[in-house]
Amino acid sequence: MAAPLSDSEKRKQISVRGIAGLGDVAEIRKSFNRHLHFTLVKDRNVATPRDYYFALAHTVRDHLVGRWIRTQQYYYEKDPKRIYYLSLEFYMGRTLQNTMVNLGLQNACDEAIYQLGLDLEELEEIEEDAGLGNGGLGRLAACFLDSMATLGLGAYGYGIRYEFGIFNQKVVDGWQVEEADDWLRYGNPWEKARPEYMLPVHFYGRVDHTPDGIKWVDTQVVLAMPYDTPVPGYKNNTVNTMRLWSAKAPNDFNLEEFNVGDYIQAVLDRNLAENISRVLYPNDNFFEGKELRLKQEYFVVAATLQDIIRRFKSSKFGCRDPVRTCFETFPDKVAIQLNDTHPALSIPELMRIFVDVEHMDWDKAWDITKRTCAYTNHTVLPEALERWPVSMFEKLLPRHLEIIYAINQKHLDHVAALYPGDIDRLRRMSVIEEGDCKRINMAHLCVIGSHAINGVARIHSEIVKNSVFKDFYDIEPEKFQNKTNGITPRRWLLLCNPGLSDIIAEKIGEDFLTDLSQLKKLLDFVDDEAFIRDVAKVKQENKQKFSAYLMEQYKVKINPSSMFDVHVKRIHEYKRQLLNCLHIITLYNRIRKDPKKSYVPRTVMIGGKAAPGYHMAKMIIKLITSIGDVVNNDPYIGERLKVIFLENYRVSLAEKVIPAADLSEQISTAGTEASGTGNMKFMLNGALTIGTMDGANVEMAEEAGEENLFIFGMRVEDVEAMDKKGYNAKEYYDRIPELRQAIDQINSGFFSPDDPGRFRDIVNMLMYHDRFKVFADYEAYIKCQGQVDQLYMNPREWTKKVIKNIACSGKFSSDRTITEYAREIWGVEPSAVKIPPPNIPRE
Ligand code: D6G
Repeated sequence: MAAPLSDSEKRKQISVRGIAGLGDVAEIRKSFNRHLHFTLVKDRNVATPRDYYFALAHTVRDHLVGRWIRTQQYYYEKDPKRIYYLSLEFYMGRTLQNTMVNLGLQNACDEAIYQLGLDLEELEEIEEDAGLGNGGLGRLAACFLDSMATLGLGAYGYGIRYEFGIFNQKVVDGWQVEEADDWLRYGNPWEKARPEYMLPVHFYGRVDHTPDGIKWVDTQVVLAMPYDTPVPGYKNNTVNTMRLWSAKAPNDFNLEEFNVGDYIQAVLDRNLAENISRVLYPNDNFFEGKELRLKQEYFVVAATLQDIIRRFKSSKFGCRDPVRTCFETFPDKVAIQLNDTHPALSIPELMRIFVDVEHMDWDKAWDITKRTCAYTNHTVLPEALERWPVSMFEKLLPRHLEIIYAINQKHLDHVAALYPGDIDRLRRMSVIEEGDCKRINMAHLCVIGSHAINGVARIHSEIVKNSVFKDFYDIEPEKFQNKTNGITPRRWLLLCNPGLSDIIAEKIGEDFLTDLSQLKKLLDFVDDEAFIRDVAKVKQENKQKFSAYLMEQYKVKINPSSMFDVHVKRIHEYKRQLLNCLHIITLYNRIRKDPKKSYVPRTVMIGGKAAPGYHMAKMIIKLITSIGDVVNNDPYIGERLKVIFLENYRVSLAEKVIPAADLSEQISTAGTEASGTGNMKFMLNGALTIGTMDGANVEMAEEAGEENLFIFGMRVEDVEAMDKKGYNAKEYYDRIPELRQAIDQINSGFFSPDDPGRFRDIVNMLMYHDRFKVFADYEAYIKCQGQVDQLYMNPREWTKKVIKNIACSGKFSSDRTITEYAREIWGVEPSAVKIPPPNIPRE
């Protein structure tokens, strides 16, 4: 019998990974050795595995630069409308494998590295994740960059080059401990610093209203230094740019007249300015009104808009007037997409540039600003909405405060004319919230300063129109849109699940990688026994591989033939990891009560980071690990139930665990999860979903048929009805014995014998002030999990549902999402044009 194919052999089978021609392989080997020598300054006697990773990264990078320069040159020649995606987060993960995949270099590199006596996968594991994001919002930005390049759009990502990304999570005694993410320690081969394009950003100061215009003076200046990262499209020779700004103190920082003499202190104080780009705020769906964060938001906006206007002014077809720039064409040449309200200052900053610097009249400036900007809303949770104290603006951005007041005045005048005497409406719709602490509502600013506002899944966009921004929708309904999120099939299928990609390609060819709707063709194979077997086999191999990884990395042993029940996402009350905990405890109690019965063996894996300041989220992690300690060490339970907390969940861990999952947990309270994108990744990788009718789950159920998901619990209407009536957790506790038993165990120290009162806060919350109504969905969830078990006992039927899900997941490609943004918001058309390959200069 032939030996089973190794992963790298499997990767070679599919031609989408590139043909490993002899010449290419030799060229890569040569380049690798050259970089080891000249770039790393090592030979093979002293080189470390990390040196080999860097030698390969530089080798692969060389294949990008010609295409990159060529693409940017092409944009100058053709002058297409430029798309600017502004985001405080870009959660990119690793770059090496993605670059090889998109350039079709994977097979050639694999072969070359093998010939050099090294292992490609091992080298890939050395790369740090670029963790410049918290979760969904930041990863969406990364998927969008991939799709924009693949669709040939003249697009740019603009953000901050945080020196420290999302913290590394350690679990110590079952508690989360944060460690700084020093991701740049060994250097970043994917970025190119561009000190020559450094730009000034002003803070503080005061506003002078002079006869020849308004001047913002006596400011403190921080420099923004760009670092460019190439963003390759999938095999189309397009390479776009992600430009991230890093804060640099000017050389005269703190050395003005009054400070002369304290030179040393002035140099030390440079840190104060450079702290702006030091660290990512680790909050997901939560607004923390810190001044440093406001500085970050203005920093990225001010630098980016200068860059955008510089590029517009140099554009070929932008303006014919030699003296004045004609900004009339600005909205035809520039689209600015605001990823949530974080870059909302773009609106007053554009106004400041147009009115104060370019001397445009207000109404014209406002018209151009509005037609340029569009705003994506990512959440309706009130605690996540940005509301900055006016006092902070007064100090940090005094001119912007004036501009916001002026914008608001005109807006309220307009509303007052439409609704005479409706004072309450004016209060509700104002950008300025009155009260003890006057605040600026950034979402309101975005809605009035944009020509398009979109939610990120259909249900969410409806909620946006009908509740959060209802008053605004009443006035300008045509501005409101939906753009259901998506994920890039390159990273989230081809890269992370080579086995599945291969068997799909065998059946339907390779075009699904750029047109995911073609997965529909797999419906023809739902009853194909060989295909069912292949899909099940790939899943089993992925599970084996992930089990081996857990063993090697964490010395955790799991049973690869148990059901992998996976719940990975940020830890948040609204995502209801606690509901999952209650299911685990219920299963545990059932097995203990009736150990003779047969049970479907399950490995429940929960992973995710808690914001460091979020007490309840940290307690939830401790509860999960404590339940694990009891369950995993109970001899009565044995192999039937295991609970694993996946430490340090991040992009690169998602790429490993998602292809291995059988069951995907998407169980937020209906109406709270705007879209979700993890849900889509699991569906595409052949896991079945247990979920509520929330976010994009609704559309997943619509695409695949509700009978092919495990949908349970309250719908949005039910939640609303319950809010009217009043939610009483105690009712469920009193009525449902298994729920009561679970809560009593948590409350009495069954899972925390060393500190019986440890989980009092959790129990108290669940019983008396649970905004997310965990108990109300408990019964439906437990029952639904029973149906999951039933189906899992029939592997053939299970796999048929898996195939139906994969076949119906095409809608959730970010290529589809971006095509919609392009046509319906930005007014551009995706292009299939393959830019001619570059002439690479040779010695
Ligand atoms: C990227 C690629 C490089 C180009 C540079 C500036 O670093 O080839 O010269 O961007 O492009 P613009 O900012 O002038 O468009």
